[in-house]
Amino acid sequence: MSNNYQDIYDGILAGNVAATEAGVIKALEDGKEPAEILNQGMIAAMREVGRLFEEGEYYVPEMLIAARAMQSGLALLKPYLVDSGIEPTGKIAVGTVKGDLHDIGKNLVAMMFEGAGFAITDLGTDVAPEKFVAAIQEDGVDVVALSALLTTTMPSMKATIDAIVAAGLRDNVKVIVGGAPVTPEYAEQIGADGFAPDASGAVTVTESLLGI
Ligand code: B1M
Repeated sequence: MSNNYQDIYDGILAGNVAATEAGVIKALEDGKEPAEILNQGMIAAMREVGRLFEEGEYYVPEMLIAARAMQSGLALLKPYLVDSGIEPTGKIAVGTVKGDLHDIGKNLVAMMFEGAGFAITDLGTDVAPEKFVAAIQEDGVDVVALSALLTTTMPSMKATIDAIVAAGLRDNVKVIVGGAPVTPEYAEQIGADGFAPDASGAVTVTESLLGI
């Protein structure tokens, strides 16, 4: 397949950190838009990695090294995606739910929130419901943002919302959910306040929920 960011695309598919970084640096030097580099080069490559995994051409190790190359490229893009310089407008706890180790989408969501001027508590991956509850109690977050990439871990989103309800904290926070298998219908079914299909949508939905 041909791609405008072929060197970045190929670098990620090959799990080649140096080639991916060189491609991102060159694209930035050429004045390309960071969002375009991200979407057309990097996210497109990860989509292809997923397809190759489904076809049985890639296995978990190939997915892992592709993810490592993706993360190295993302680290270079981060300063361009997060340069708001605005005072924090709210506090958000972000995490990938229990049982789920995928963190690239969650990291992107966190970056976009930072870029929009929110203070972020990044709880990482495989985050148990109690940890989200603790972030509300201890950090006073306004929003809990849950990511899941596996159909098998989507129920952990419901378990997290249930734990927030059980702790008597549901009225203190907004909960938004997202990740490839998550749908608006599922978000509604589990009692989330919002759903977004991508990282920039997560910011839009959150700002609207907070009346910003
Ligand atoms: Co896995 N994996 N993986 N994986 N992996 C997927 C998700 C899969 C779709 C691949 C496939 O079969 N095509 C499939 C899931 C199938 C399903 O459940 N429907 C899968 C599987 C099966 C697995 C394992 C079970 C494989 C195994 O062990 N046999 C295993 C599970 C491990 C676990 O979590 N317990 C596994 C492991 C891994 C690696 C660890 C090797 C690695 C992750 C490394 C890492 O994250 N550091 C990995 C990878 C890399 C992938 C793919 C190839 C790429 C994911 C990615 O980073 N995409 C993925 C295939 C694919 O996505 N096409 C796949 C790029 C990223 C930018 O997109 O995360 O979707 P994404 O984020 C998007 C949106 O979803 C959204 O915004 C982002 C874009 O702006 N978004 C939100 C995400 N969170 C949001 C939250 C929001 C709002 C929007 O609000 C809060």
